[in-house]
Amino acid sequence: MKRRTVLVAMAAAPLSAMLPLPAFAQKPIVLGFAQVGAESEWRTANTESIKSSAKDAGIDLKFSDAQQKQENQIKAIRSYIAQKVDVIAFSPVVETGWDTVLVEAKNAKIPVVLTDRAISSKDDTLYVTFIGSDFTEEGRKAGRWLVEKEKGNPGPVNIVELQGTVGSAPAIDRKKGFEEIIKSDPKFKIIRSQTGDFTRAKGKEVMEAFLKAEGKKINVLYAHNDDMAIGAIQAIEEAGMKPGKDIIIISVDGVKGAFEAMMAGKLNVSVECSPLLGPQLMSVVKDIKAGKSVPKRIVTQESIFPMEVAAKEFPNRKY
Ligand code: GZL
Repeated sequence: MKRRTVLVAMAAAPLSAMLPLPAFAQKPIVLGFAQVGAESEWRTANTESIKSSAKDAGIDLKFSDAQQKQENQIKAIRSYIAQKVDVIAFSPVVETGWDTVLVEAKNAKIPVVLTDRAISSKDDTLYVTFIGSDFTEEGRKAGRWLVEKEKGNPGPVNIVELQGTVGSAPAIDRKKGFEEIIKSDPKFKIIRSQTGDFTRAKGKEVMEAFLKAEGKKINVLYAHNDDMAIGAIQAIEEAGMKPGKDIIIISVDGVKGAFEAMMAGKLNVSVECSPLLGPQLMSVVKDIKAGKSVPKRIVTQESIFPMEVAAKEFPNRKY
């Protein structure tokens, strides 16, 4: 009788109660991602990379678009905390103002991963890791290209600058890196600098104002992203000047639109800033859930594409 009872007991208990669940049967990891917005080609490619990588990794992705407003990103992070997601990731639209909501995530024992942009906080326990580019080095690459380009020119070399979103890590660091390099020669002068908020429309509008104020004095445009450079190219053409010739144009990202402008001779160089952060993010999320340690900083490796190589490189571009 005893043996039968045990057997019955065995038969009654679900199999899963007796064996570790196979991977396909385990509950999927839930990742809450608070995206900046959809302001540029770069951002669109970044969103696509995150969504497709989550699907490939079998991760349940909750996604929000903050339309470039910090208060919307904070709201989204709070909703992920309330939903008790496993991990929160986001690309902070600006560097400051995150401590309060990240303390709430910490108190809820939800790990946070920064992607693309960094935050400025005294407490680096508020996030597990930051996956993204070295924006200061991107600015240095832009500066080095210009110094080389203008080697024989006694100057002055008058530069106008379209900055990214005010207070954002890429805008702050790309400016810093560029100025660090060009300050080596006083012939380089930034005569106008204003934000175009990383969008084509604003880039065109601000370049129109630069052209009205400075006109043919402008020798170089340094744009913190390709979208603003493409908007500025329209403004330069409408002013009857030749972009890429009358005004040398340097930008950052390396999106398809930049390659098309370079192949048309209207953009001189684009410094690569890869938006394809999805695969690295999903691998880090899985490591965090598996209790593995991850490095505090994961830097994406990037290149620089002058117009002379654009046609050859274009077929290889993934964004
Ligand atoms: C850079 C990213 C910037 C891009 C812009 O990593 O944050 O934001 O350079 C985008 O195109 O809008």
